[in-house]
Amino acid sequence: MATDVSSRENAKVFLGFDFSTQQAKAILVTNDLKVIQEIAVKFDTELPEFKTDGGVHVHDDHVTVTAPTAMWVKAFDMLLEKMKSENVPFEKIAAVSGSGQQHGSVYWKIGAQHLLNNLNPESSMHSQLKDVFSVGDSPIWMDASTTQLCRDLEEKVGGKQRLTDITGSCGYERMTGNQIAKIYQTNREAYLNTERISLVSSFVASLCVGDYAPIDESDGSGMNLLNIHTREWAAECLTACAPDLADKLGSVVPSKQIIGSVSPYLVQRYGFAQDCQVIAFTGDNPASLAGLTPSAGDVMVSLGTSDTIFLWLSSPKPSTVGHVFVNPIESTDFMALACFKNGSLTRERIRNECAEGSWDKFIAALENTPMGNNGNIGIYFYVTEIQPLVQGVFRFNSHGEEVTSFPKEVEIRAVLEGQMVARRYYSEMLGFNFNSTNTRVIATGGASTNPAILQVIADVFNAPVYTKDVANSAALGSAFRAKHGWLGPGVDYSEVVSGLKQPPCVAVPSPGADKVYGDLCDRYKELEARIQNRTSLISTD
Ligand code: XUL
Repeated sequence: MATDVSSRENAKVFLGFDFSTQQAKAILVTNDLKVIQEIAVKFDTELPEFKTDGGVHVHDDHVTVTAPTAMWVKAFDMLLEKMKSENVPFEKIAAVSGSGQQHGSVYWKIGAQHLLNNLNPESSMHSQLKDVFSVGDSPIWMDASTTQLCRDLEEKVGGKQRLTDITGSCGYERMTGNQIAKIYQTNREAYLNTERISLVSSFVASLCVGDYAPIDESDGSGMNLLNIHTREWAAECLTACAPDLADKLGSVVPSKQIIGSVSPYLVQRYGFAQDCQVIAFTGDNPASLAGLTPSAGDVMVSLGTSDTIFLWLSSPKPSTVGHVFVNPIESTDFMALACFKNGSLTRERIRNECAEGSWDKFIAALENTPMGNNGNIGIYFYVTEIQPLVQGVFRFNSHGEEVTSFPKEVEIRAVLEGQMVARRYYSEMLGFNFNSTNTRVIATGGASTNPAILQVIADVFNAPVYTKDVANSAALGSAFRAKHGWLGPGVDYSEVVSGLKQPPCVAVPSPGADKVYGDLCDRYKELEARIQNRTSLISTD
């Protein structure tokens, strides 16, 4: 009998969705978290009738960016139809979770809930839900049209730092509260006709449960509306954005909470089990964090066109740079996120200029220069950086004097050290402690296979570096979270993912790195402040 029970358990599978900017994706994993199926719907090519470019519409003013809400509903239908034709064993799915591009919002018309509760399994969701949105074009994270509203919100709650202290971020154009304020101010009728506002994540969750799904704490932290400490809506932020917002947003729940079972629609139309559980959906960045299967205190560095750092924090220091969200795995903890625009393209440019386009020559040059680069520091912002908001290239010698050029070998080390010292500086500013003996760095993304870069990271961060190449980390993290939520309270995420292959350790800090980079970090801080404070920037680009 015991074998029967355990084989029944083992037959269970878990489903993770991800609705990102350009596509909708589903990943199915076994009970031991092996990927068995991956299915995607690409918005531009598979739903051409919506005429999106990269999944979005950029409006004539160039700053308003939206996506057609109905496209996402149709993509959900298509994804399920594809899953059916690829023989996904719907009946074995024990739990579902998912993620969505962060900050985007969906506006359900008065009366929509009734329709959502009573979907007819004989026809598509898209045909039944086509008239249920009070705003047909969902504002998304690429929108930059709400600058004045951000400043207004900061002022109304007592300043930039105060908004940051409450919500984990200062006013950002893409954050949902400011987008809602814009709709209230420019499209009052639609706002008044709105029964519920969902995030992209909770919207897709709503399609799964056939009812309004609550917003989870982690994605909710990307709205400039949630108090990340009490994990409740911040009344003063709500009032500052639009009236009656608490009612329209509904409740907010921990990210691992079971929010219900799949809808009768999904049971009848696709054969999901009636007791298939739905775990709160979250944002794509929090879900990606889960997909990297970190432990408390890890720092994740994603090395791509732009570099992003994700930090697992227990005691965050919300700062006007970067963002602090409630942690999607451990809701009493936090995660911080900071993005740096000058990533791989900057490194490649220096490789091309100083190492004839060859990584081998780049690595050889690096080996010829000592840690700390004899006191030379370079700051390379070919495109305007996010923090600090500065453009230009700045080189300083060991006396802190600005110089116009470096020898090639020095330039090569300077670009890597300058970038990684900046990543460390901003991580510390957000509350990360690099002196903890447990700190692990998980490197991911295109450049995480480059040993030279990894060694510099290990030295600058004074921590061992592990690499993890996770394709579709948001959908995968969602499938893992589905299992975590399904196992119920008291089960640690580390237990859920313990059977997965451990990432290899690829670099450890060199002796003496701690002192060299501790000092360099202090100098970087000063030099960055210097270039930021200068009224006329001398760019040696
Ligand atoms: C994060 C952000 C983007 C979107 C992309 O703050 O705006 O990473 O989540 O999907």
